[in-house]
Amino acid sequence: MKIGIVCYPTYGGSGIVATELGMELAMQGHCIHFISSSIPARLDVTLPNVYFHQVQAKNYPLFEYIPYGIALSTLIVDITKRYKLDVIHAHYAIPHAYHSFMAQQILKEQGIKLPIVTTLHGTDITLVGKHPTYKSGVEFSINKSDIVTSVSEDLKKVTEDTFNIKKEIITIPNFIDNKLYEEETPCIRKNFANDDEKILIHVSNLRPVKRVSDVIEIFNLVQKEIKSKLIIVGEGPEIENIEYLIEKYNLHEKVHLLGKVNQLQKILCLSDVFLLPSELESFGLAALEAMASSTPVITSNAGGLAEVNENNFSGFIEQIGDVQAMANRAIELLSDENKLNKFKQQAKQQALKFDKDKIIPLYVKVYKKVIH
Ligand code: GMT
Repeated sequence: MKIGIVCYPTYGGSGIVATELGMELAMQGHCIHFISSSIPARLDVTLPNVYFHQVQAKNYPLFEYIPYGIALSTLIVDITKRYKLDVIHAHYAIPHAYHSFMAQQILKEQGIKLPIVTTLHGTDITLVGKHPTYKSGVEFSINKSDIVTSVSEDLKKVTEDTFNIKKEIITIPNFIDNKLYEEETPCIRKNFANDDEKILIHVSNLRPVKRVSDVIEIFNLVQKEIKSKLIIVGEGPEIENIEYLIEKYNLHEKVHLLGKVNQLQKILCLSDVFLLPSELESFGLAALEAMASSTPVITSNAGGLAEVNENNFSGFIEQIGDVQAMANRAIELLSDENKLNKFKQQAKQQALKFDKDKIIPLYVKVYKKVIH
């Protein structure tokens, strides 16, 4: 198949899922055309069957805002005609599904059929999509997509409760390449902690919905009981709050702020517990990446997290904001070596349920259905 993938190039979960999906399909022999504003963060353009097309929105002194959407629709039209695309897969409804529909209509005028698959990722519904500024447009683009998928049952339900949805939404959970996290990686633990210390980790785009302040609060409670270090991976607007709390609790010697990290498995493999206390989380890809590295996760009960993290098996789930309960769970795991090892194995077992070999065929089925 010849598949166009429209996605964000940044480190957000939707762009990562789109990129990993496209690269995997390319390795299976499909021709994959990525359409984005710049090269997606994890995209390996040296792979066979992978093409990248940059949306180049032109500015003009009259414009207050650059008309990115017209440039995107036009590029989808051009790429579809040039490479004879069979289907376009829009990741994140805003504005990708909306402008894919416009491209579809332009092509229809020219007698060319381009089916649209839209994947809803989370904040395109829960935070941004339901805002009155975007709501009608998002509802329209969901209803006009030929097939709509959601990354969790919870997100599907929220979408149906929030909008007037006239079509079935298919849940296809996010996936992981487990083998990648099993390969021998140089885990240089001594760079981060002494032998008698445990390592807690948090990975995100450090946005307010991630409640990164809670991560510091949890760690502050844990480090009073357990010799430990905290690693924070990612960049984002909450960094100032994090630095304020590190100062407040005098944790400079115990918290490593790493910024963006490309080969995450090199850091995850040396971690003992992963913290994800989010306010909103449609799936929690970062938790799945941690579990694939045999790291148990302590998460909030937000959104679809309970579909990813099995409570008392791959980790623990506590109420959003209950930092004391999350700290207690971390101490429970980190103070009992047998229990920690059992949960590490169980976390890996849980990650195997979301292996790419189980999930990617579900997308292939969707493409085949929509094309034929
Ligand atoms: O807000 C983010 O964390 C980024 C966002 C995105 O779309 O780029 O992530 C969402 O999509 C991920 C991949 O499907 C999910 O794993 C995240 O749970 C989801 N984030 C939220 O719902 C807040």
